[in-house]
Amino acid sequence: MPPTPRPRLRPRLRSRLGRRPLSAAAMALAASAPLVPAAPSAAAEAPTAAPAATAAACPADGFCEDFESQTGTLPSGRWSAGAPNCSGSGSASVDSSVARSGGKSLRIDGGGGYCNHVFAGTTLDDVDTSAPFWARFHVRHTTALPAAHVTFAALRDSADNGRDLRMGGQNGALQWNRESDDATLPEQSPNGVSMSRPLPVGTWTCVEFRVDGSTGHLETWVDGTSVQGLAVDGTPTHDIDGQWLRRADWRPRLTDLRLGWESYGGETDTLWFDDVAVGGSRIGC
Ligand SMILES: [Ca+2]
Repeated sequence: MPPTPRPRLRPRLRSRLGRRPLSAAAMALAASAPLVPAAPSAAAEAPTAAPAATAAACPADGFCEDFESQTGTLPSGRWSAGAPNCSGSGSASVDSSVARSGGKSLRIDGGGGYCNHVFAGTTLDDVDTSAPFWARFHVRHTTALPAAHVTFAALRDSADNGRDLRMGGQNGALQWNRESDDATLPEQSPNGVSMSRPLPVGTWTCVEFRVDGSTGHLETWVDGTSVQGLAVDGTPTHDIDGQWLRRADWRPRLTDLRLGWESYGGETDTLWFDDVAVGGSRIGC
């Protein structure tokens, strides 16, 4: 596919500068970054409509990760790969052929079945998760979200016996799931599912979420737009957070962020993550 026209880069950088200063290094990285990496296969073909990639915004009260400083194929530094329960053919690696920014991203080859789960995770030790915090990542994948339940991001909740808050999909749309009681957000009624949205394949998608551990509220944005079905606002709404709020005392204290794949049916997917950022205020895409 033809590369995204370069002239889009500078107007976007200017508009970003208007909201938030970029360091000279970030500007230089953004200006020099290839907009679309070489596609190693049809399954990983480069996007045609992706925005010009800029260096990851890096919150002063959190962290950011563009995977550019990773030197090997195994995630290192603040990231480690693992499968805490059991493992199979699923793998997490640093991919030097597909990237949203720069030349590298985190690649997850997710196999079918629970024991193919795999994650690359980092602690959130440098983020105050007792206060509201925001996370942002860009993700692309090859296979539409299935009908069966899958997870591609998980956060350990130390206030919920160490069980996970999970982000993934079910019934073809994005979904949050609470491991401890299997509550879903939205509820998996047709009307509930319709208030979420699919995760597009073959293109980078910006996913943001905000968790407020003091209230148990949760909000989610996809490509900058808040998703009605992926929000907990404290007032039970049928088809959305009614089931979630049956546990009215859920006050998560999240201690890590893991990106990967957990398939409770037999579904497989290949996913890439890039430009991860977590901090105490909204980071944006
Ligand atoms: Ca990158």
